[in-house]
Amino acid sequence: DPFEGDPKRDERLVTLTAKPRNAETPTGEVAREFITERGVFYVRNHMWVPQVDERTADDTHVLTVELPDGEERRYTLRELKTKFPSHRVTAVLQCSGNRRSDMTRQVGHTNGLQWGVGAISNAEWEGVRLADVLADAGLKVASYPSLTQTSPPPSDPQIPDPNTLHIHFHGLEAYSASIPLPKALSPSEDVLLAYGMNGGPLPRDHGFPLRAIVPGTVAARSVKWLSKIRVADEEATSQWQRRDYKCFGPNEGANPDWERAVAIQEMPVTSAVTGVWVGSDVKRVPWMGEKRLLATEEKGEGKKNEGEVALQGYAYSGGGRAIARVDISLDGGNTWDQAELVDDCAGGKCKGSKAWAWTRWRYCGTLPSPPTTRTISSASPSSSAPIQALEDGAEAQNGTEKKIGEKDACTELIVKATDTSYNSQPETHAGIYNVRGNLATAWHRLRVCPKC
Ligand code: MTE
Ligand code: MO
Repeated sequence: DPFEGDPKRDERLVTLTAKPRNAETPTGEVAREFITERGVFYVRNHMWVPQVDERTADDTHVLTVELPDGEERRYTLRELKTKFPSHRVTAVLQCSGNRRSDMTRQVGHTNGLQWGVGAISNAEWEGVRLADVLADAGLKVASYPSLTQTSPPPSDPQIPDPNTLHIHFHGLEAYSASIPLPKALSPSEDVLLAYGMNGGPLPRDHGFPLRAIVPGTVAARSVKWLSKIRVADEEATSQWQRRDYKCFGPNEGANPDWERAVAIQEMPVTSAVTGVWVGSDVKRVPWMGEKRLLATEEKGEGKKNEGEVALQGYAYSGGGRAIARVDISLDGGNTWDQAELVDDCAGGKCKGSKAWAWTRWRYCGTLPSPPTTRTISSASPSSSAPIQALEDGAEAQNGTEKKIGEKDACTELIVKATDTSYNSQPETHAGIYNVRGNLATAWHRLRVCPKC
């Protein structure tokens, strides 16, 4: 059993497959805190977790760097930690399959793990800059003309143009993937070889003792258990670069043109609801104390408050693009309002050159009438099931709720985000459907129905 040596896992994670380990953050825990606790950070492993002795890793774990001419340079983990300045970067990792189950529900069959909204987490990573290591290893590439130069530097055929090169990352098990070299070389892209997470060492599931962190890019490129880096003139040839992480036209069906499609790198904008409180549950919202009094409280005792709703969630865009706005509709898109963006990066909370972290948001409002004055099923952040239950307007996973007969009594909550490049999310998954179910970024819709 190759999985025999896998680490013990936090029981709060929602397991999709045990061997290899694939588990998402429980819905109520996703974005509850700005920095995801180590134990509930989602886990996506294609194979087993390689075993590296924690006591000796500094001297026994070796990173090999191979240059375009085949020259190799080797660094022990200790050399990496002592020879290069350490940097901290606050960055989201998001699987390309995050919210895939949403696309499947809306459109139809997709291949892949049926993730909910929790294949995304945010951490503070510590490590050395990949660019520093590449320079030390002797990588030479043509530099861009500087502002004071009037013409490009004379071209030297021995010195390659970085735009034609790729960095391959190889993990100890066999996984590999690549990114374009300019991403790796630019200091403002914050690409790290990371040995730390949230102030401690990397947990085994997240790549101990060394992993790549490629902020703003699909997490499939942040290769764990990193043992080798190669500079090459083409993308990695692994299935994880050439196949799985691509998207297609909605018509392309089960046998799309893999060669023509480009590999996913920077992530598009997305958002999701991770907590819903309705009616009397609203007073249990953890952050409600900081908020203005809700209308019902202002009206005093005895007034009906079943229509009050409080929501929370996350919004995130790749490429270092920040979130400009989060729009909420409580009536299926007829009317809209803006959520409050939680000021996550205040007080030096975010490390790094760009917006690599997510933006949490909150919203308080009143559900439209007629949706009813009866009690409404609501998601509490202490359990993981209710968001799915709300999406279906059907049975909760614990089976305590009944299917709703009267559809009219239900209302549809929608969240959609816009990033600072004014990219926003597609209205439905129909137009972005692909057989792999990648990049399921449509407006997040939840059906909220009265309890029977
Ligand atoms: N690196 C290795 N070596 N093996 C893997 O299976 N999975 C990739 C990436 N790096 C993977 C890997 C994928 S698809 C994702 S989404 C992220 O790791 C998940 O990182 P996490 O488990 O730390 O959340
Ligand atoms: Mo992934």
